[in-house]
Amino acid sequence: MTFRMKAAVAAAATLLAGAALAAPAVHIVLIDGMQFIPQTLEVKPGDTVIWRNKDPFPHNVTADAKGGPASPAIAAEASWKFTAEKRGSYPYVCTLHRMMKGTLVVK
Ligand SMILES: [Cu+2]
Repeated sequence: MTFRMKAAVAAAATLLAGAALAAPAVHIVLIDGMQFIPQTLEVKPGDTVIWRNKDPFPHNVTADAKGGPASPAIAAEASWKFTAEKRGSYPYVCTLHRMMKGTLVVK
Protein backbone atom coordinates (compact mmCIF):
# COMPACT_ATOMS: atom_id res chain seq x y z
CA MET A 1 0.00 0.00 0.00
CA THR A 2 1.08 3.55 -0.60
CA PHE A 3 1.54 5.96 2.26
CA ARG A 4 -1.62 7.80 1.18
CA MET A 5 -3.70 4.60 1.15
CA LYS A 6 -2.41 3.60 4.57
CA ALA A 7 -3.22 7.00 5.98
CA ALA A 8 -6.73 6.70 4.51
CA VAL A 9 -7.16 3.24 6.03
CA ALA A 10 -5.98 4.53 9.39
CA ALA A 11 -8.34 7.49 9.16
CA ALA A 12 -11.24 5.23 8.18
CA ALA A 13 -10.49 2.91 11.10
CA THR A 14 -10.50 5.88 13.47
CA LEU A 15 -13.79 7.14 12.01
CA LEU A 16 -15.45 3.74 12.24
CA ALA A 17 -14.22 3.27 15.78
CA GLY A 18 -15.50 6.73 16.67
CA ALA A 19 -18.96 6.02 15.23
CA ALA A 20 -20.15 4.27 18.38
CA LEU A 21 -20.93 7.43 20.27
CA ALA A 22 -20.47 6.99 24.00
CA ALA A 23 -18.25 3.92 23.69
CA PRO A 24 -14.50 4.34 23.90
CA ALA A 25 -12.89 4.52 20.48
CA VAL A 26 -10.04 2.45 19.09
CA HIS A 27 -7.38 4.30 17.11
CA ILE A 28 -4.68 2.81 14.93
CA VAL A 29 -1.21 4.27 14.54
CA LEU A 30 0.78 2.60 11.78
CA ILE A 31 4.51 2.29 12.15
CA ASP A 32 5.82 2.18 8.61
CA GLY A 33 8.95 3.41 6.89
CA MET A 34 10.38 4.55 10.23
CA GLN A 35 7.41 6.83 10.82
CA PHE A 36 4.41 6.95 13.12
CA ILE A 37 1.28 7.50 11.01
CA PRO A 38 -0.45 9.73 11.98
CA GLN A 39 2.39 11.49 13.73
CA THR A 40 0.01 13.30 16.09
CA LEU A 41 -3.12 11.57 17.32
CA GLU A 42 -5.82 13.12 19.50
CA VAL A 43 -7.96 10.78 21.61
CA LYS A 44 -10.31 10.94 24.57
CA PRO A 45 -9.70 9.41 27.99
CA GLY A 46 -10.74 5.76 27.86
CA ASP A 47 -9.88 5.38 24.19
CA THR A 48 -7.55 2.63 23.06
CA VAL A 49 -4.62 3.23 20.74
CA ILE A 50 -3.07 0.37 18.81
CA TRP A 51 0.37 0.82 17.29
CA ARG A 52 0.84 -1.62 14.41
CA ASN A 53 4.38 -2.23 13.18
CA LYS A 54 4.52 -2.72 9.41
CA ASP A 55 8.32 -2.45 9.25
CA PRO A 56 10.42 -5.63 9.03
CA PHE A 57 12.20 -4.85 12.32
CA PRO A 58 11.19 -3.90 15.88
CA HIS A 59 10.21 -0.48 17.15
CA ASN A 60 8.88 0.81 20.43
CA VAL A 61 6.68 3.62 21.69
CA THR A 62 8.24 5.46 24.60
CA ALA A 63 6.86 8.63 26.16
CA ASP A 64 8.88 10.60 28.70
CA ALA A 65 5.84 11.75 30.62
CA LYS A 66 4.25 9.58 33.28
CA GLY A 67 0.88 8.28 32.13
CA GLY A 68 1.99 8.22 28.48
CA PRO A 69 2.52 5.16 26.34
CA ALA A 70 5.56 3.00 27.12
CA SER A 71 5.77 -0.19 25.10
CA PRO A 72 8.18 -3.07 25.02
CA ALA A 73 9.78 -3.77 21.62
CA ILE A 74 7.02 -4.26 19.03
CA ALA A 75 8.18 -6.95 16.60
CA ALA A 76 7.67 -6.80 12.85
CA GLU A 77 3.97 -7.21 12.00
CA ALA A 78 3.06 -7.11 15.70
CA SER A 79 0.85 -4.62 17.52
CA TRP A 80 0.79 -3.03 20.94
CA LYS A 81 -2.27 -1.66 22.66
CA PHE A 82 -2.50 1.25 25.11
CA THR A 83 -5.52 2.67 26.90
CA ALA A 84 -5.33 6.43 27.35
CA GLU A 85 -6.38 7.44 30.83
CA LYS A 86 -4.86 10.74 31.90
CA ARG A 87 -5.41 13.94 29.92
CA GLY A 88 -2.26 15.51 28.57
CA SER A 89 0.08 15.76 25.64
CA TYR A 90 2.53 12.89 25.43
CA PRO A 91 5.39 13.27 22.98
CA TYR A 92 7.00 9.90 22.35
CA VAL A 93 9.89 8.38 20.43
CA CYS A 94 11.11 4.98 19.39
CA THR A 95 14.19 4.62 21.58
CA LEU A 96 15.74 2.30 18.97
CA HIS A 97 15.50 5.04 16.33
CA ARG A 98 15.26 8.33 18.16
CA MET A 99 14.47 10.30 15.01
CA MET A 100 11.09 8.58 15.05
CA LYS A 101 8.77 10.92 16.91
CA GLY A 102 5.06 11.08 17.57
CA THR A 103 2.63 12.72 19.96
CA LEU A 104 -0.42 11.31 21.67
CA VAL A 105 -2.83 13.99 22.87
CA VAL A 106 -5.46 12.89 25.40
CA LYS A 107 -8.16 15.51 25.88
CU1 LIG B 1 12.16 2.24 15.83
